[in-house]
Parts: sequence; C-alpha cells; structure tokens
Amino acid sequence: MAEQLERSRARTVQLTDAVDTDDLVKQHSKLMSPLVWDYAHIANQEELWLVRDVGGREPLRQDIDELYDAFQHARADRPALPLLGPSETRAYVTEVRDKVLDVLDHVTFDPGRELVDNAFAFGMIAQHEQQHDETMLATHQLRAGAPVLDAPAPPAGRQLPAEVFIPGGVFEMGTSIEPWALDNERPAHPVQVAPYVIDTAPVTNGDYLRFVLAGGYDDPRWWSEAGWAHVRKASLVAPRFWSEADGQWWRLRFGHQEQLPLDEPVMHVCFYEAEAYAKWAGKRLPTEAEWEFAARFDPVSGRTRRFPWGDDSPGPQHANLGQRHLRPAPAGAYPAGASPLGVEQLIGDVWEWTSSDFRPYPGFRAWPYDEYSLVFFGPDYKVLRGGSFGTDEVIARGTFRNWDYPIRRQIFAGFRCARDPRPEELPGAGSTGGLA
Ligand code: AVJ
Ligand code: FE
Repeated sequence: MAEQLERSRARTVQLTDAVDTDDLVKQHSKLMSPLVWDYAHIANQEELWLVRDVGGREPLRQDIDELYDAFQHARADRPALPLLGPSETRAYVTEVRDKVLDVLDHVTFDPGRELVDNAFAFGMIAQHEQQHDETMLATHQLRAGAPVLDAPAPPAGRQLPAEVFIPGGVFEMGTSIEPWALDNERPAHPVQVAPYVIDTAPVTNGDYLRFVLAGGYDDPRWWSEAGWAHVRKASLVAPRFWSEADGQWWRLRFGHQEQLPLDEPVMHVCFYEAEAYAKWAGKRLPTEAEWEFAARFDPVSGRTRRFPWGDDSPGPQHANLGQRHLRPAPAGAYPAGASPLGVEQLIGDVWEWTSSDFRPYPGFRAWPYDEYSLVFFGPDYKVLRGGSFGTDEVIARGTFRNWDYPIRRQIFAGFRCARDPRPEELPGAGSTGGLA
C-alpha cells in the first residue's frame, strides 16, 4: 500500500517540479485549476480520509478544507483564492503523508469496518491522486511555452483488420468483487447485448483527417442538433491542438509541434465530434455496455474478465498506460492486449467516448461519499471508457467509468465506432465477418 502511495506521489512531484513557481500558481486555462490547487487538494483529501477518518487523528489544517473543496469553488475561480503558495503546499503535502504512513503502520484492515476492508480508503486515495495527476497532465498540455515533459515513443503499430464482429449475449457488467472499484462500477449485474460490429482500434488521425477534409465540420447532416449548435457557436474546424499550414497538418503535444501522425488514435475531440465522425462513416458510437462486452467478455469460458487480455494486471506489453509514453500509440501497437475476439487498444492510449449517459447501475449505492458519482448522474455527462496514456494502472480497470460534458476536448479522449451488423454478417447467414 505504501508503494502505491509513493508511486502516485512520485508522479505528482514530477508534474509539479517540472514547472517554475509562476507556472505552478497561474491558471493555464479557465477549464483547469492552477497546478498548485491540485497539489494541495490531493493532500487535503488524503488528510480528510486517511488522517482524520481512518486514523482518527487530529486535523492538521482544518482552516484550509474549504479552499480545497472542489464543490465550494469552480475551477475558473480558484486562482483568486488565498491558496497556499508552492513552498507551503509542499510542506503540507509532506506533513500529511508522514502522518498517513504512521496511520498505515497502526491500522488493522478490519473486514467489519467497510472503509478499511481490503485497504479500500487507501486505494481510493491512491486513485484520487492518480486522477488528479492525469488532470495535471491535461493542464500541462494546455500550458504555453517551451516543453518541460518528455518520454520515449510508444511501440510501433501494425496493420489490423478494420472491424470485429461481436456475437453479443448476456454478460456480467460492472463488478462486486474488484476490491478498489469505485461506487459507480458496482454492483455486477447481467446485461443483454445484441450482436454488433466494433472497430478493432480507435479511430486514427488519418481517418479523422479525411472527415475534416471532406467538409465534415460544415455539414449539418453528420451532427446531432446539440452537436451542430455547439460546433457553430464554438467555431470548431478540427480537433483541439491541430493546425494546418500550406496543406501540412500539425499537432501540438506538450509544447512540441509535430507533423500529424496519421496512424495514432485521434485525440482532443469532444463527444459531438466523435458522434459526427461516426455518422459520416456510416457507423455510430458504441454504448457503454457494448464497450465493456468487447473489453471483458471471454467467449471461450463465457466469463466476464478483468481486462481484454485476461485477469492479470496491465503490464507494458498489454497497454499504453501510466504516462510512460506521453502520447497514444499507433493502431496495432499492442497485440498482447487484444481481447479474445480480437479487439485492440481498449485499455490505454485514449479515453473512448461512448454513446451512454452517466447513470447508476441497478443496485447502486453511493459510497463512501455522494460527491464522487451520485451528484453527476444524469443526461448532462457522457461516459468514457478504457483510460488514456496518462491514466495509471491503479485506475484503468475494465470496469472503470469516466465521464465528462459532451463539449469537453482538453481530456485525452478519442473514440472508436460501432455499428449494427448487416443481415449477411449474422451467424447462420454464411459469413461471420471478423469472428475467428
Ligand atoms: C472521474 C475524472 C471525472 O476529475 O472530476 C477527482 C475524478 N473526483 N476528484 C474528476 C475526481 C474527485 C473526476 N473524474
Ligand atoms: Fe479531487
């Protein structure tokens, strides 16, 4: 457990030490908090849950709880708050962690105390820090100026069949046994999925560029009513961080201007752009259940597994996770991460927009606090699945559910398409499409 906490902290320190004091305290985008807010918020949540609640210890800094309560102040207003400065923040963060390691030394993981059974509260806090680390990475992407982050390139891609036929059936969605699954992933429940066809890999920059060049952003036929209203109002013409000069397309990546890599998954598109591309391509977005069926169902055993490749935790051969490579990998880069039916790169690379609203599963219980999931359920948010290159493995479970507004583009999100099978693709019609 201490190792998990140290791993998230090493990442937080790296992301905050990478910039100077000015860049730590300033707001790089109205959509994001100053990095120094995330930093102290991480420690404040850790203090609330692990020092005060689990440990039953005295508060360290009750006076600052309100400043770092995400529900008290919108992101846009946070720079104007009397926040702790960088050195005060670092001192607070260290003080909290010292106390937490002491609590960890003395705690008994009593199965009768739900918060500590299976070390849940510690796992929740490690995941919370890693989630903010991905948020801080998105802030880095929005930051202007010379690059400060670097990482080796991901593995090379390979040619893939375009689509995979999924026979569908009843499967167990969500989980009741994954010890650190958060409330919205629970409980496991049966879901019926009709046969469908899904893209083998996420839609690439090259695929998406064809939509742009075909005038996709100027044609209301491809857009939902809300999507068209948004694309007009926001004057969208291409994914965020793309630019064009004399027929050459570029993308900005953590301060580096790079020629648009055509075989990489497209990223920084909002839900409406994903939806419009899919319609233009004669397809649609997968539902959340279709995504999870493709990622977890094993047709050989009939069982729902943890990951596309099985039950083992992700290794570097399976998926592009954990900020090892600061970009998504080209299509086909992770053959060892394929699902039994041959769907690839479901975990890692880019978050994938689904067509589903963020809703509770049947039997949902808000736990251990309403503000993680409960207050966000409803039609305002769309679900994203699978994690990105910026997501840590402690989060990127096959059951993990992310959500955001359908207009958001600063997250590391792309998508893959799905479609209903044509009659001749259904079993018994002679051909079974890509089904092995
Ligand atoms: C699950 C990524 C939508 O960042 O708003 C962080 C995670 N919750 N602190 C968010 C979260 C509380 C959450 N997302
Ligand atoms: Fe938070």
